[in-house]
Amino acid sequence: MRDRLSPKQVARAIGVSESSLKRWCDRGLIPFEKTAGGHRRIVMCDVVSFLRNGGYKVIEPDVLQLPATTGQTVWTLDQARERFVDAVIAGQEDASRQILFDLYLSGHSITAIADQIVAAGFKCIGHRWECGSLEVYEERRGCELCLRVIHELRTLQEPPAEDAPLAIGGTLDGDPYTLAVSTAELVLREGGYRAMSLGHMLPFSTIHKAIEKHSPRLLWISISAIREPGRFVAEMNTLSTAAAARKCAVVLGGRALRHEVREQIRYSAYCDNFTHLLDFAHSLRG
Ligand code: B12
Repeated sequence: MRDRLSPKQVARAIGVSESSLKRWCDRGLIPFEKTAGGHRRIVMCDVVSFLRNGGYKVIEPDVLQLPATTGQTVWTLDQARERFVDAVIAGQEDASRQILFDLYLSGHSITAIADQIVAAGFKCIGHRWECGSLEVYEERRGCELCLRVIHELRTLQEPPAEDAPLAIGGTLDGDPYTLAVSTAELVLREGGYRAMSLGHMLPFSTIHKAIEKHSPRLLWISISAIREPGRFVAEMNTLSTAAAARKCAVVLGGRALRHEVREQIRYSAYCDNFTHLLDFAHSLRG
């Protein structure tokens, strides 16, 4: 994706005149920088914010180096979810990307996309696998392509401020589920955090080291599978105590965290979904 664009390029991409675009820049509707020669240049993430807030369609996505046909369809979340599930199952990466990008460019939040399209869509995919109407490879391929698209979606987000609070997260040893971790990263970036996923299958000891080294404000752990419940409880409590000593909030989520397990462990917040995560993250920032 381009880094900086001229008003002419942005105008062409959304089908308006260059003079309108320059006027919007001068009125402060679109932030811009000036080159040494005095030309206006617009940072790509400011173009994205402008599109999201103004409801503009993208007429020529290639000018913004967005995938072809991106930004031209306005979806309802229900329509988008149905189409997303079909595209993911069929291994159609371009179509899956287009749906998520379209939703984001038309102003839907990452959090809504995460809960209502990605999580809800994969729930449906899991159900179809359970019923035997889907091959294992179709589900796995879907996960792989969705992960790639989520990483691409990150490039459209405004980068967090340098002094934004740090959040780190991942899954624990024995937990191979990667989608929720990467999705939580985008949600926390949307909440104004410098969110950094450490990936999946992390031993407790390495998370301790990461907390000591980076002093994050928030640690998120996605728990979809627990290898040894007894050991999990003991290690989770040690980790939470260490995090609390460093004023780091521990946020947990995931299908394996049943009530009986939660009762035995310490944490700052348990969230059912990414909307709850965003709300907690906001409350932590005051
Ligand atoms: C993809 C997938 C896999 C993939 C994951 C690959 C990958 N790279 O991630 C792999 C291949 C590993 C896999 C394996 C298995 N899977 Co599986 N899998 C799924 C599937 C389809 C999607 C999970 C997913 O990533 N969803 C997307 C994320 C974004 O959503 P989510 O996890 O639902 O998260 C939500 C909340 O939990 C919460 N959340 C989650 N994490 C966090 C973290 C924080 C901080 C917060 C705030 C919130 C939060 O937010 C989301 C809500 O919006 C589910 C179906 C389903 N219903 O979820 C089955 C499912 C979980 N799997 C299932 C099964 C049976 C298995 C296997 C046993 C299959 C097998 N025989 O091998 C193995 C077990 C592996 C293990 N070690 O545990 C069953 C579990 C049934 C049960 N009773 O527990 C399910 C429900 C499918 C089904 N309908 O039967 N699976």
